[in-house]
Amino acid sequence: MKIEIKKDILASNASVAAQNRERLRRHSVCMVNMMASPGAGKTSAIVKAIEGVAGLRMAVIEGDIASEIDSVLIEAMGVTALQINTGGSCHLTATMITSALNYLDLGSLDLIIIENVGNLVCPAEFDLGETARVMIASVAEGHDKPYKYPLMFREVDAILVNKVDLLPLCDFDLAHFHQAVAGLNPAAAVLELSCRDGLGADRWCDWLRSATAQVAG
Ligand SMILES: Nc1nc2c(ncn2[C@@H]2O[C@H](COP(=O)(O)OP(=O)(O)O)[C@@H](O)[C@H]2O)c(=O)[nH]1
Ligand SMILES: [Mg+2]
Repeated sequence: MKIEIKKDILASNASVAAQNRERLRRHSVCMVNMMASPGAGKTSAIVKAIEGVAGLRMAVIEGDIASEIDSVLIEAMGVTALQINTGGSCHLTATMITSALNYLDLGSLDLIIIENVGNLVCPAEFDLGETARVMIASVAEGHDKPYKYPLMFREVDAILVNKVDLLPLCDFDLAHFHQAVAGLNPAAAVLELSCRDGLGADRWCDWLRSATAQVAG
């Protein structure tokens, strides 16, 4: 007899995710799940968001296999940051997010940004109850990634193409990348960004403001 373990895990995760989503809806809080490979610029993009969306009451949930490096950095900016160490697991689950939400006063927040564990595979399969999903693809990773990780590129509402300051140093064909993304997910917003020099940070912050405003109604 074949046991459907993966199906069961995903079904039970989806049910907890639905509870998280309902809880956030009751408090009109937008929650954005940020996914990317390690080093693509998730923390850097969150830093740009904190600098650029003054006025929104924000908290951050940091997912990492180990360490508190990212949450310490965010806390130093004066923003509440909850660190989840998965201890080896390559993605966050809806239950982990429920635990984090228990530590937050949702009535005093407009926006929660989740930094998922650095991985282009598993996070795309685990609904956390988020309002919106964002992935970051950095130009240093190569323009072929949409073909290699199609689920991640299909499942998101926005794609940040980060580290465009490195374009002169990388064999990254932007037109090729845009074409691949358009074939997989024509509805996604694709925003070019350099967290290093700030190029595109205003559009990223506008996107976050608009996602938050939609939830606030
Ligand atoms: N050149 C360049 N480096 C960047 C940019 N964004 C992030 N980095 C660097 O890339 C490395 C990983 O960034 P980080 O935000 O920690 O990535 P994360 O692992 O996805 O959270 C750090 O050394 C950052 O300074 C960028 O736009 N341009
Ligand atoms: Mg990080």
